[in-house]
Amino acid sequence: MKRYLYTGLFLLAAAAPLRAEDGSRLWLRGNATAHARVAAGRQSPTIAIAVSELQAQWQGAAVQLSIVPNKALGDDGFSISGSPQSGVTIAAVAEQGLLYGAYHLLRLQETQSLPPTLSITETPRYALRILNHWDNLDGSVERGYAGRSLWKWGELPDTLSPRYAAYARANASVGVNGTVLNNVNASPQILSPPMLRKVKAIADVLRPYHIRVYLSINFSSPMALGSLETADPLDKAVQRWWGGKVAEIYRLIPDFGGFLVKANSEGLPGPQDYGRTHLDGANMLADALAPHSGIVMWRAFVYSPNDPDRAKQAYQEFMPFDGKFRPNVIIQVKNGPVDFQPREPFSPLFGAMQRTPVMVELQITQEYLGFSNHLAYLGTLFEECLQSDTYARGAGSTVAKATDGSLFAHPLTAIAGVANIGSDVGWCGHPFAQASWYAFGRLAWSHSLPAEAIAREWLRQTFGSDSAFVEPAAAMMMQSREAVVSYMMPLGLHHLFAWGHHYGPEPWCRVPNARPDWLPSYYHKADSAGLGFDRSSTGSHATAQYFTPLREQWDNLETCDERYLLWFHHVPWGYTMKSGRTLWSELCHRYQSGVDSVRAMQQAWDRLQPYVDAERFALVQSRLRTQARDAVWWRDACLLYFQTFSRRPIPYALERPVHDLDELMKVKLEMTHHN
Ligand code: BDP
Repeated sequence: MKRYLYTGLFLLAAAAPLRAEDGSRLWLRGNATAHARVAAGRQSPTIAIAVSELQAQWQGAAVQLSIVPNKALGDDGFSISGSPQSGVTIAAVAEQGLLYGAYHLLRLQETQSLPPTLSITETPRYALRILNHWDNLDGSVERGYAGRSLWKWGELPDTLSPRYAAYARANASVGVNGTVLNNVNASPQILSPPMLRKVKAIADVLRPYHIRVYLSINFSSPMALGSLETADPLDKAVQRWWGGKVAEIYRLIPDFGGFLVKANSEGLPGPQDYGRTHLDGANMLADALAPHSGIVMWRAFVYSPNDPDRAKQAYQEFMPFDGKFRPNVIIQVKNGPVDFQPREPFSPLFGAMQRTPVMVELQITQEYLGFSNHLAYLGTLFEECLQSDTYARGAGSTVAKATDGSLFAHPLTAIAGVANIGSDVGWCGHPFAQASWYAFGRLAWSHSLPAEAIAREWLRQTFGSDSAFVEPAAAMMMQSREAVVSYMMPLGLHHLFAWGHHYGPEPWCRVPNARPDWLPSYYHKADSAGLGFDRSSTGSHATAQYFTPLREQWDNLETCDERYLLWFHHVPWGYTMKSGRTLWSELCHRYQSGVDSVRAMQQAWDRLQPYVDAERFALVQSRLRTQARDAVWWRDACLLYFQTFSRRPIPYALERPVHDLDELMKVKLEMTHHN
């Protein structure tokens, strides 16, 4: 990554002597100067945390924490009443509600949005709000760009890094209540007795913050660990092995959450290896977990190399099983049908799978959005997915409602985010990447919060409340993900990434004997006629997996949302777009607008220097320079390459390329790929 490191000279001296900050305090920077009177009717480790947070930070008068039998609040909900002047009461059915209420009250204070009289009731939209760590047992993190794993397996269980509690606190402050500690590409070793003792040690630290631990499992564990000859889910010995293993886990961790499973995907073992199905595999594990109230999160991220359209496959494999899974199984579906691209339409399984609980998997780590080098606030991406209308039960059947138990009455509701957290002192590798973690938690609690409001909340707590800072910084965040879409893959293009590392552009990529669906040409299908993947009724007919009116709208070139145009259609170069430009010309304008947006972000950030401490200012400034160079690289690589098919000039009003295609085709980054 040397190529991207940049030590810049900062010409402007910092106007205000703001204390240098390394980002380690995240959005929890409250100054511990308060001495509030806090009373609680009951004692518990969780209530003790709520009390000490309020004592240290609440600037108002007294706070009373009360457990009340108000069933409407559910396990996690709370109400807040009273006034900062005369005293506040936080009431909840259970201790965790008091904890969430305490953090809510402090957030209102830190964002300067405390009303004179408080009358608040909050309950979360999803029961399980879970981070997925793709952390390996050797300390590396798959698709992690914030240093090594947070979990120090080598020194556990005896040594407990103070970061575990800090991590738990940050998550609890935004309502996250579960964590999958290890990579979905799971090593069987995670279930070995010594590893389970380490997992228990982490679970013990997280418990007072009401964060449950879950594990990713490898489907062949009975063979790797139990020396069975098979992992066939219908084999009695296999079932017994899992039953015993689950019981062993619960003896150590009585509130263990359950398993996350990636099976028969990208070379991992699964029930299909034995002629069985995803249904057989998921239900077998569900039966082992049910006596302990554990759940199975079974991933729908499956595709085979031979399918003519990878985007259709999860739907095809899972729909026949709808309604047949055990009640403690939930199907975990990535937001889009392919793979966490900068923009995808929502997966057609949302809304279609109605008799089985389904959960959204979002990717917080920026595997496909410039790693931790690029500023890309993903609150807008998450919002776009959750608010997409599936039309499953007519207009208004959003992805959020199709998964929160309101449209289809499933008691088991959940949402997951692939974490961007590592051992980096600032946790996420880029100061603004913290905002995507924060936004995930806030949306998991309340999926209709606007991404913009969340950005402002985060900025106020993370940097300061001056509106001369907050407003331009929020504007910058709000356009940031769209900028990435524009300079990488506008108009529904997808998967133009370089082989393996997914950082830079490689639309020309050819790898001998590679799976076709791991190559960009499978997705962009550029030829002399045009560009894009025909998934309409004249092509793979993926549009048929959606409900009316989307299936008709997206099927028709004239009515297809231009954001998804090249996702669903192979479009002639000369086709007239809504702007009146040809497809080729529009493509050129979009790439340029992405570059322009990054330049605008650089300008906006430089203007904000007086409001930001020197350390975080400089870090963001240097990252934006990298991003600006990368945006030009993306634009030139994609346009010059596609130009070899379109044979049209780049519109003369636009900036000229600054790289040569030949030179760009030689760029090879040295980055490791952990598949
Ligand atoms: C892909 C990643 C790969 C993951 C896989 C998954 O490139 O590292 O293992 O998704 O989600 O996006 O299983």
